[in-house]
Amino acid sequence: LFLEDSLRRALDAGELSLLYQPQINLRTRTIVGAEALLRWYHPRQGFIPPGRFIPVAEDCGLIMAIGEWVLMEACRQAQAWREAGLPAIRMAVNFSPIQFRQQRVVGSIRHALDATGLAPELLELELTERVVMRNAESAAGRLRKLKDLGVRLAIDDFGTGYSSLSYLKQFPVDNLKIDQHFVRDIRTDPNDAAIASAIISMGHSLRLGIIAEGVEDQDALRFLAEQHCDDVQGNFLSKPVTGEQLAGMLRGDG
Ligand code: G
Ligand code: G
Ligand code: MN
Ligand code: NA
Repeated sequence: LFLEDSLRRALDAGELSLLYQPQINLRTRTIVGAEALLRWYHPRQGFIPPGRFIPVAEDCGLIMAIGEWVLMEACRQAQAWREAGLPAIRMAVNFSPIQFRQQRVVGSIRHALDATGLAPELLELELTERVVMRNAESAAGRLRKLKDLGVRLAIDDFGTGYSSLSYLKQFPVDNLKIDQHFVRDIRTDPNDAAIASAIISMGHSLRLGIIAEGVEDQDALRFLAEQHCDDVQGNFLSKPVTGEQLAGMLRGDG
């Protein structure tokens, strides 16, 4: 109850913020996207990780208001980079299963795009495999509605859930994100390496882009480049940074 009450207040008090983790294309070695990651700095408790408060927000329904704030703030930042004359990069936003299930989700995305002026193709929604595969029939219709807005769709944490390749083929998805658990030990665990390269070649044959997350060292980076992974994200390349810091990186002085 402490968390629920303070979270309700945190949203109004401006204690929530977003950091942005760059996504780098392996062929051009340039930043092609950024994932918005929610941060909560409580005035007395200090940093409270999203893994702790997002489940609470999902249970008490606050995730809707928080999700709308995240969406608006991420779109505002992405458009601010555009207006500063920086290269167009996609903005990836994590989407809770609770948000995905709400009828009003399509309207709130359209609203965020209209209010900020961000081009829809620069917004990428990250949905977990579990959300999409559970109720695959109704999910397909919902994904189609989101896709019709012109936004991009990515499957997050790919490989950890229950995936059906035949459904994947029917979904209007643009990118698959290889879960960081397979990437972390990619150079020492032959099974992880096999899974990652299988996801890359399967994804490519379905004409999907592949993003590997959790890249923590040079060896993982080299392996992913050899396997023709499209984009990489992880602390070896850059930790999540502020909007201003990312602007500096896009200008080439970061
Ligand atoms: O940033 P960090 O690794 O601590 O994130 C932990 C978890 O919180 C990840 O699963 C991430 O997807 C999730 N997360 C981060 N930001 C958001 C957000 O804005 N909305 C939702 N729903 N989840 C988020
Ligand atoms: O579930 P999701 O994929 O959205 O979670 C992304 C989370 O992974 C973010 O909280 C981010 O802070 C974290 N992350 C990003 N890069 C790395 C990395 O290289 N190593 C580890 N361990 N975590 C990372
Ligand atoms: Mn994510
Ligand atoms: Na992930």
